[in-house]
Amino acid sequence: MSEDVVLHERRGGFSVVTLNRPDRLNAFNEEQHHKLRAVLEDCASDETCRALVLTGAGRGFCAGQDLADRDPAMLGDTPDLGLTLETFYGPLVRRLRTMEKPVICAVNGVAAGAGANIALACDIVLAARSAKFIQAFSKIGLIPDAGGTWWLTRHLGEARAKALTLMAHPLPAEEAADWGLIWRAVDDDRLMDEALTLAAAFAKGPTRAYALTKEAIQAASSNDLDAQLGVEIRLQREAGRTEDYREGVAAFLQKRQPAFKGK
Ligand code: LHQ
Repeated sequence: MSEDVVLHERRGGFSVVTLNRPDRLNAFNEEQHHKLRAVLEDCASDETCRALVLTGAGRGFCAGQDLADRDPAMLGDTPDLGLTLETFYGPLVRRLRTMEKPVICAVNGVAAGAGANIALACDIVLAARSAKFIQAFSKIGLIPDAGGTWWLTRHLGEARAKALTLMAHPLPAEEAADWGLIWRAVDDDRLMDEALTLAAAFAKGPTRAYALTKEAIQAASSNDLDAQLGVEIRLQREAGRTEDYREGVAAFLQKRQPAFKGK
């Protein structure tokens, strides 16, 4: 039997999810999509999982769509790539964005095409210094997808978004961090340690507040200030009713570390 195309390792309070088709730089075929979806659903419904690390096996993070799986020569006269986005990539991006716990992406190597944009859908993106982000789509006559047009334009503005996509310019991790596209570039041999340390810290944190914070920040991109102030009222009301808020304030007043339960 072939090895699992997505590995799921449960650690103390968080999960490490590894794309595992290293000989294809972890490019997505349908099996990998199905498996990843199942693993992410597991993590979403498991209360003991309070953070996730998404990474790739081998020397790459993810090279996007496995092109052998969507070879136009085999797709007939009217191929429908929109259907692939509707069925797989859209739901995957939404699943990451609505995951009610922090998702850390540890970009261990090249992230190309939809692989780059799946990384950018995660909440905290750490990348190995040697990694590159490549909007490879124009090289094969496609447009950026999996949220790429949205992230790039919002995070970088039109000038950089157009240059990266039209020229398929490989963006080194360090520059991606300097531009505000990702959180940090770290030395290659430190990447997993940093990602795991962060996940372990999140696993002891106020999980509901993290989820609500994530929701608020994501809503801000498309709201005006007035609407966003409304979002903050609604979500803070909810945060204020969590056990963790009680615990956080009690710990502060008693000058001790809080013991958050994620509730
Ligand atoms: C691959 C792939 C790959 C298959 C490397 N597929 N084998 C959505 C809707 C529906 C359809 C279309 O797509 C989409 C979204 C998309 O993601 S479109 C964009 C798809 N991705 C790309 O175009 C990137 C293609 N890959 C590359 O440009 C290079 O491989 C990069 C720049 C990522 C890495 O270059 P190298 O470090 O030089 O590695 P390599 O090219 O030698 O790749 C290693 C192996 O992985 C190689 O196989 P081989 O048998 O020769 O060792 C590649 O053929 C294979 N591989 N990407 N996407």
